[in-house]
Amino acid sequence: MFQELLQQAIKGDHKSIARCISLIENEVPGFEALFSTMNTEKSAPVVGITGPPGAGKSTLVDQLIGSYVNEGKKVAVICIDPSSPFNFGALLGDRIRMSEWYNHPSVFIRSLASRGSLGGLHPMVIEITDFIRMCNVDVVIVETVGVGQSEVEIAGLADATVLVLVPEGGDEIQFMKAGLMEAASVFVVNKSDREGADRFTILLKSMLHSSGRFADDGSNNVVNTVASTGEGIEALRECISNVLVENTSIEKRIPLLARRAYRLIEKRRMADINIQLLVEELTDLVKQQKFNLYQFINKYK
Ligand SMILES: Nc1nc2c(ncn2[C@@H]2O[C@H](COP(=O)(O)OP(=O)(O)O)[C@@H](O)[C@H]2O)c(=O)[nH]1
Ligand SMILES: [Mg+2]
Repeated sequence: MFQELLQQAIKGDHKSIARCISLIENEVPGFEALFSTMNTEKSAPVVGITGPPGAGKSTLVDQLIGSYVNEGKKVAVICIDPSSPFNFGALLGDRIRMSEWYNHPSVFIRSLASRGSLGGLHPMVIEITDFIRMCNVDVVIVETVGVGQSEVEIAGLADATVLVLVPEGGDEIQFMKAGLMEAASVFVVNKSDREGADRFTILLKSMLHSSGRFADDGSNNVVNTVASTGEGIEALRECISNVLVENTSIEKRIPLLARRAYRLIEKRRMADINIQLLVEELTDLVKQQKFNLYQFINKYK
């Protein structure tokens, strides 16, 4: 039964794709095994879009979808919202931002809540992304709110990671974590219609230059956009394409694959361990006089 559904999804049938994602999301027994039979090498590139809330990520994604669709390309979008009080609002906002595309035959959009790891990505996001990229699409876009480690996580997931910044973040940028700098390969200064955009762009370029992150000075990897009007979208497309081409080299791909493999192995190894279970086990043990935490964890070797 899965096999037939899978075949329809791989041909690009949106309903079947949605059903398959639900099966993966809910970790339905038997479905995971199908991954081993799939050709994960023959698949569409994944573009990650990350950055602080309100930076204009969804507005940019909306424009990017338009740009791809105009070229006759098929696009899949995954929006990941952090489990937070803002979750619902963010979801609604994204729906409004991308409303034009929800029923378009060339566009598949799916929102995922980020349950599980605090502020991190959805626990099945690697599998879901790997799945969608095989479903007869030309590109997969993953939008995540950059909170804590999720930018770094997305770097292992995407073939090109775009960090969206806004001029207002002038002070923040000076404290930009090294991990974040490493994680992204395209830096967008969105809301370039706002005051301070030029100064911010100069600051960003000089930071990238002195970080030594790129073989050149990195200025080719900085793009100014006004997502709300579409300004700079073609430049962004070009920058993303260049990075995607660079990242198809073996040297660039292996570290990305290693990160994905690491996350998948980690999840598999930790599958039977969770805090609630540990609390239950500890409840009885701690009452004993001679409780030793290190003895306790020995059984998890
Ligand atoms: N002035 C200006 N506003 C923008 C621009 N891009 C997005 N916005 C607005 O910024 C707000 C947040 O955008 P949204 O795409 O939802 O941000 P996200 O949280 O990063 O996905 C919305 O009200 C957008 O209309 C821009 O380039 N210039
Ligand atoms: Mg958004």
